[in-house]
Amino acid sequence: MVEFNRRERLIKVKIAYYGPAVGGKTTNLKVLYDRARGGRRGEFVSVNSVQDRTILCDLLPLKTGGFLGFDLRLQLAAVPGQAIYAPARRVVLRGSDGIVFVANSATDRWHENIQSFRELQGQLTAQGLDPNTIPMVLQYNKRDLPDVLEIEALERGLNQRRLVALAAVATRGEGVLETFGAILRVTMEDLVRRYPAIDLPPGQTVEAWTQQALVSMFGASRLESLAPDEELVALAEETPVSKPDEAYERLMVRVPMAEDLAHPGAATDARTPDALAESYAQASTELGLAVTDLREERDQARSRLAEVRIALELAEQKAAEGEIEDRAQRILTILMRAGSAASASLLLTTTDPPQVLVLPPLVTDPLARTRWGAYHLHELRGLQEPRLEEGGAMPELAEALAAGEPAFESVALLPLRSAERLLALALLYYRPHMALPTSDTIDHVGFLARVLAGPLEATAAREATASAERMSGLSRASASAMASLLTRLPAGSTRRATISLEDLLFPLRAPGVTITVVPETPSVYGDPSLLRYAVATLVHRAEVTALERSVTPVIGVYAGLEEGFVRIHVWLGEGAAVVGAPVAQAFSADADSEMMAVYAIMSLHEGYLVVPEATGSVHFVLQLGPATA
Ligand SMILES: Nc1nc2c(ncn2[C@@H]2O[C@H](COP(=O)(O)OP(=O)(O)OP(=O)(O)O)[C@@H](O)[C@H]2O)c(=O)[nH]1
Ligand SMILES: [Mg+2]
Repeated sequence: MVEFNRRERLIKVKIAYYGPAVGGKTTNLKVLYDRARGGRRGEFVSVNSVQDRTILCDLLPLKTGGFLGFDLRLQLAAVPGQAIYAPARRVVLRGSDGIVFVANSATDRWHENIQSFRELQGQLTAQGLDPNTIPMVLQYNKRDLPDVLEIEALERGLNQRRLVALAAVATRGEGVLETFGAILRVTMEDLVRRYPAIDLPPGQTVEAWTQQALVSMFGASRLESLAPDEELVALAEETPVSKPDEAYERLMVRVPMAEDLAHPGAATDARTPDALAESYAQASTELGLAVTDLREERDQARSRLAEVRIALELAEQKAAEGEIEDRAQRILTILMRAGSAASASLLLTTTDPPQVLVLPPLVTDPLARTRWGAYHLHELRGLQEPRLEEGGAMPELAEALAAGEPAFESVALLPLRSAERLLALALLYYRPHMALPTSDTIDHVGFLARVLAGPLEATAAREATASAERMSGLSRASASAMASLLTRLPAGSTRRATISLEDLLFPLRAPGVTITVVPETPSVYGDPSLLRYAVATLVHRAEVTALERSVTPVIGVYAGLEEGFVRIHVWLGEGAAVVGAPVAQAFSADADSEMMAVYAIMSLHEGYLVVPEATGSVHFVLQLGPATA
């Protein structure tokens, strides 16, 4: 019976492997376990006799992402085929959403196949399920044996319903994944039909979804070669883990006994051995499932610990070691992985106006580029606690996020705060139908964000000092005074040195300013601080223009050898919408003097300044001669 768990964002679907003893049910599950990707499979629990006959059940949990923000958890369970374990078969079959009937192709097993198939139909009916409609596929296994029944004979005997039937040699892995793919597909078709809550991404078919799910779980939709023979993990071999009381609570298994089910007043001898066996089987199966859940929690705790460790390492690195963008990118990468998001960006609120840094391959922030999104982010600047906003519950958000390429649907917002203020807001984006983080995960990434606020604070402080120095250097002499001074300087009276373009330009690096120097660009000869002042003036001019246009400045500085000259391009790129009110800032009265100063500096260096001709375009070019060796 399909199960929705909204808190853990899970849809649980159960698929039972049924069939006669020694038919190959356990082998099917073992092959699937061996071939599933590490992150997609849980622990394989198999309770066997010493002769390797299943005496209770085999359980294999598989996970795939999937529907409307929910993960899909598949619980594969194989029944014990031997006749005496009928009570355990009843238990394992209970609540199945789909069934694989594994038949033994050996000629001398014909009757066991028929008997098992009839028993299955009887049990389904007894459990209130219709054997003629429940999703089912047939597997004719052991096709490699010398004496096997013809497929047609098996079909006549077992396949009145004209179900999908697949030939298999499970020990070699042949037909195993195909069988699983077939049952997954028919089960999902049934669930999509019956439950409106289970829905595929728009435009996707169940068939396409199944292929994609198989690839995500196994890296392929069919298996190539023989399965390696690995040990199964038995329940008894597990090392005991110390569990908090809460875990004991979760492990409590309550099994209805025969007397609970019997009519009031019925004699207690209703406890037949069969009913007792069934109760024990059920208790054990539930314990098996509980162990699987506990293991999953343990694995998750381990990976969270590892993430905290990485975050702390970054927090302990000296601030001087990374530029702010570099740090922000590392912080974002950690948060994106921990939150299993598709993309991430960071809204830096330490700068005025706030800047948006995106993690490649994103080029702009999906929210900040829309009017509603920019305003929404502005509102969120007081956010104290991490929060998940789902497109499904917020139409404006859904609309803003669906507009971009790629389209997203939901966003997790994580404040990075120091003691006094919000330093940044990390934004984790989720695509439509991706599994969304649970509230536990949000708490965890929220905690990581708090740890990571430390390094951001330190870096931001350092950047602020550096840019303040830059600004005070500029304002010491007003631009007009500087321009008039420069125009009156005789040529050759300035300090001269050979300077590489890297040394000249890299000190101008700042958030939003990307500096590229083509390798092997020749050095120039001149006054380094005057030349740097000229470039900084052009960058500043581009910044002011961006603010006038209410976009976050995205400025490129590019230097390279062109037509025998060293050219430095400074231009304003496409910026994201600025968060907050547009800044109406006209060019300062000094603006033209600033440009005059740049002209003057260039003429002192026998160079040129090219200003944009088209109104609206911001692209300056400084041209200098290469230094002669
Ligand atoms: N030759 C051959 N042997 C197979 C094949 N599949 C499984 N076997 C073998 O058959 C034996 C029984 O396989 P299991 O997978 O344990 O069978 P089961 O259906 O789980 O049996 P029960 O647990 O008793 O119900 C094992 O020795 C397998 O190695 C096959 O395709 N060909
Ligand atoms: Mg078995």
